[in-house]
Formats: sequence, C-alpha cells, structure tokens
Amino acid sequence: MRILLYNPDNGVTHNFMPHLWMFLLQSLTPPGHEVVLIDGNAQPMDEESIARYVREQNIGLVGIGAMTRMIAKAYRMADAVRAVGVKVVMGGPHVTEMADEALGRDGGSRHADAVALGEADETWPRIVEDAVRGTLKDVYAPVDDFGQERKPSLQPYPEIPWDKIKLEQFNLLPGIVHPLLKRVGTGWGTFRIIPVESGRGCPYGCEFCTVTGFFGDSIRFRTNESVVNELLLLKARARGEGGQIAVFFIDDNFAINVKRTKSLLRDIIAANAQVHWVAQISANLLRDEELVDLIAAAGGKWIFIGMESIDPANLADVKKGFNKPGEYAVVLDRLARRNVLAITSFIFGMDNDTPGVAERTMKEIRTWPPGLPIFGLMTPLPGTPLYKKLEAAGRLTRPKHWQEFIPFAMAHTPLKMSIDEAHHEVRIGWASSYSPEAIEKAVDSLNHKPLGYRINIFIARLCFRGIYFPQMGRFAWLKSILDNRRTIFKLIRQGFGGGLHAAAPSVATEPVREQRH
Ligand code: B12
Ligand code: SF4
Repeated sequence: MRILLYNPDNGVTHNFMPHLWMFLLQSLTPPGHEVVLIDGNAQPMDEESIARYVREQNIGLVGIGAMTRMIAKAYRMADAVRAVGVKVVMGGPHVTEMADEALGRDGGSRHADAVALGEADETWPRIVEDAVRGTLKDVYAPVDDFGQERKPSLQPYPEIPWDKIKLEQFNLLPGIVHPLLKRVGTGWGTFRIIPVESGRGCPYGCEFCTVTGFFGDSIRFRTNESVVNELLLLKARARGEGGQIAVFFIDDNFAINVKRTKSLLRDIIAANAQVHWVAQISANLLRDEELVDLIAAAGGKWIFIGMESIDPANLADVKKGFNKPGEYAVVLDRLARRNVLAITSFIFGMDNDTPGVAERTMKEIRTWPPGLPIFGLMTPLPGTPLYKKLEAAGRLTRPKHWQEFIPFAMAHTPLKMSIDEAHHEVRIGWASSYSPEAIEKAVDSLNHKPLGYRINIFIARLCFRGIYFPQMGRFAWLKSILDNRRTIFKLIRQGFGGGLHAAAPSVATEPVREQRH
C-alpha cells in the first residue's frame, strides 16, 4: 500500500523545520509499504490538490497530524481525501484531546476514519495492518493487554535513515542562491534544521501546556549512543551534500535530568558528533555552570527558554513558580558569555497582566544581553488545566477557537485588561524588538563579539520577525532586507575589514571552527 503522511501548513509562516512525527512513523511502518511525506509548510496544497494527488498516486491510506492551530485546515484536507474514497487516520495533540470532534461524535461532521490517541509509536504498525485488511477501528489507544495506558519506551529507538531520506523540500536557502553558493564552495549549498528528540515527557505540569498531559510525567530517554549516532548521520549528510545541518532537540525540557543531559553532551563531544543545535531548557535548570559549559562545547547555539512573564504572581498562577524572574539576567549572561543565544518566550494576557505589561517587560529585556524575544498570548489549548479552569469560570469567549483560527487572538478575557489591550501589548512587544532600529541596536551592542555571532543574531532576528509580521514571499523578504540595509552594510564592511573567513555565520559543523566563536 502507498501511504501519504501529511502535515498541513499553518497559513501564516513557513515552518522552518519538518515535523518529526512523519519521519518517525515512516520508520515505524511495517515493511512492504511505501510512505510518502508532504509537509504543507514546504509544499503548499489545497483540498483539490490533495484529492488529485491521492487519486493519481494511488494512495491507499492518508495519515494527517496537526496541532490545534492547524486543525481546521487538517479537517478540510481530510474531508477532501475521504470524498475520493480514501481512508484517513488522524493523530497528534489536538485529536488526542478532541477525538469525538474528529470522528463526528460531537454533533459535527466526521473528518477521520480513525484517530490515534497519544503517542502512536506502537499503534501505528497496527493501524497500517488494519487498514490493509479493511478493518480500521475508530480509535487506537496506546494501552497494554490489560487496557492500561502504556507510554512507548524510547529504547530501542527507530533508526531514521537521514542519510537517504529526501529532504529537498526542507532546504531553507532560497533556490536562487543554490548554484552560487555551491560554486563558492563555502559548504552552504543547503541549510536544513532537523528535529531530533533525545527524550519525552515533562513533569512540571504548567497550567497552559499540553505536554505533561500528553507525554505524561514519566520521562523517557533514548540511549546516548542512539542520539549520537543520529547526529553523526546528519553530520555526514551535511558534509556529503556540501551543506549545513542544524538540529532542533525538540525535547520539551532538554535538561530535565541534568545528570543525564551532561552525560549525553559529553558523549556528543567525545564522538566528535557536534552539529549546531537549539534546545528548550527551563531557566531553573540553567543555574548549573558546568551544564552551560557542556552545552557550548557540544554545539549548542540557541536555547529556548519559556520565561512567560517577569511577574512572579503570574508565574505562580499558571503553576510555573519555579521560574524566578530575579535570576533571568544571570542565566542569560551565563549563556551569552559562551556565545549561546537565548530565545526568550513571553506570554501576555495572563491574569495579573495590566496595560503596559509589554513596555515593562521590554524595559527588563533591554538590561539583558541581546537575544531573540518572542511574544504570544495566553491560549487555552484543549485538554489543559487552563482550558478547564476558564471553561468552568465561563470565561471562554471562543470556546472552539480552533474552528476559526486567528493568529495572535485571545479566546478568553484576561482578568485585569481587555482582549484588545492584550492584543496591543503583543504588537508592542514584537514591534519594539524587531523594528530595523531595534535589530540594528542589538547587533551594534554585540560589537565585542565575533562577527559570526553578530550575523547569527541578525539573520535569526529577520527570520523571527516573520512569526508575527507577515513575511511570506519574496517581496516581503526583499522589503525586510531593504529596511535593514544599514545593519547589513555594517556587517559587510566589518566582514571585509576582518577578512572573509570571519564573516562566516556560526553554523559550522567542524568542532575546530566552533572553538573559534
Ligand atoms: C517542535 C515543536 C514546534 C516547532 C514546529 C513543529 C515542527 N516542525 O516540528 C515550532 C517551534 C515551530 C513550534 C511552534 C508552535 N508550537 Co509547538 N511544539 C513542538 C514540540 C516541542 C515538539 C513536536 C514534536 O516533534 N514532538 C515529538 C513527536 C514524536 O511527537 P508528536 O508530534 O506529538 O507525534 C506523536 C503523536 O502525537 C502521534 N502523531 C502525531 N501526528 C500524527 C499523525 C498520525 C496520522 C498518527 C497516526 C499519529 C500522529 O505520533 C507521534 C509519535 O508518537 C511540541 C511538544 C512535544 N513534545 O511534542 C510542541 C507543541 C506541538 N507545540 C505547541 C504549540 C502550542 C505551538 C505554537 C502554537 C506555540 C505558539 N504559541 O506560537 C507554535 C505554532 C506552530 C505553527 N506551526 O503554527 C503545542 C501544541 C498543543 C496543541 N494542542 O496544539 C505543543 C504540544 C507544546 C505545548 N507546550 O503544548 N512547535
Ligand atoms: S516546563 Fe515547559 S514543557 Fe514542561 S510543563 Fe512547563 S511549559 Fe510544558
């Protein structure tokens, strides 16, 4: 059977990275089937084109995965596939919480023939076999023989054949510059960000987050060896195609067990398996100097930190009191000293937020080493304690906000400000961090740092800008480049001043080069 795994686009930004679930399920598919992957963010498709594709390519089963944010599109695509008589299985965090919605048991129309609840590593082979036999069930739950929930162990972990998988759709460098870069021989013919997981689960249970409910509070890790081998495979691929590969460790809290993270990082260094990577780590775990040393030595370049708020009352309210705003500056300094950039994520519209929260937060941010701040709104995702709390209090203004997804729009009223005021605060956060002046200031303030580091933050800021300000298409990009020309000229001037090699952005794959930054 030919199986199509499809991830819908989010309609707002191009995702910079493919989704791991597709590669994982592809690797876990029983032999004898061909699995095709389409990520709508890289290869946009509408209802008509997916229906045509499925018919022309003789697809026998379509698997669709989506976050809440993309679910409306996922349902429309599923409907189009089912309309041509092909079965659809859906999985992922949204349908796990809202299986009745996907199966049309809540009074709405049916979108999926089957739903895979939770982690599907062990149920997927069964789903495929049932689909072949024509005995697809409505619901597949990850349970043992006694009906008890069973979380898949990550030991052993499937080998994803990164050396052979077609990744053309995920090259982040615009096609127009490929031939040029290849000719220059800079090792920049391609640039991809690849998702790798080293473990699953986070026990912290923050109120707005789906992770503890979905993956459970039992943390599971792959063996160091299996992670290291995957990195080596990716590194070899990058070298083989004369390109660059960076890795996104998608673990929700990469250092949740500090001892184990240190041992993994030491093994990465020992095996010379460093590639440049990004990982999510909560601020409290970055108190450990040795951990931060190892992060830098093992290729860590960007650390995503869910800071959420600078107000301890807000943090306590969402059960994230382990974040201590008083230590944010120290943590960020510690990373900056090792040339590791922090992606600091904030949520506005929390219950203790009042108008002016963006400016208060920005004032704090300006005292930190420049990084990549991002701003979102408190969003009640289905199945979270936050959703239940707001629902019980009758505070949801759009209880099924995913049916008509609007980017950066609240679905409930915060306690101390209006919805419009919260939207305004987010706009201020983005505008004051990503205006050409703000970008120039950030890059200028890093004049004492290696040029590669400054280019890194400049390019990252341009890309991150697109999370909020529409930046799809060539013209939007050209405009953005034009608006930031002053900073670009400055960097070019410094590049020529310091010799061309100093100008190489810091996504090198050789550890020798890494030492330099
Ligand atoms: C990496 C990541 C991203 C990446 C993008 C996704 C990518 N390219 O990988 C980035 C950083 C861009 C991102 C952004 C956002 N993310 Co995100 N992200 C993640 C993260 C950390 C890892 C995803 C992952 O690969 N997991 C590992 C794989 C193995 O798990 P999985 O995807 O769930 O797949 C398993 C099962 O769900 C199932 N499955 C999944 N799909 C399918 C399909 C079929 C057919 C079947 C059978 C099974 C199946 O099988 C898989 C194996 O067990 C998750 C948290 C997490 N740990 O999952 C959050 C998470 C998915 N993100 C989340 C959110 C909210 C967001 C944002 C909306 C945040 C924001 N406020 O802006 C944005 C929106 C992104 C967008 N595109 O519009 C939520 C989603 C909750 C929800 N109900 O939708 C999560 C769960 C985190 C959280 N804190 O709650 N994200
Ligand atoms: S620490 Fe992060 S992953 Fe863990 S529950 Fe809180 S928000 Fe979710």
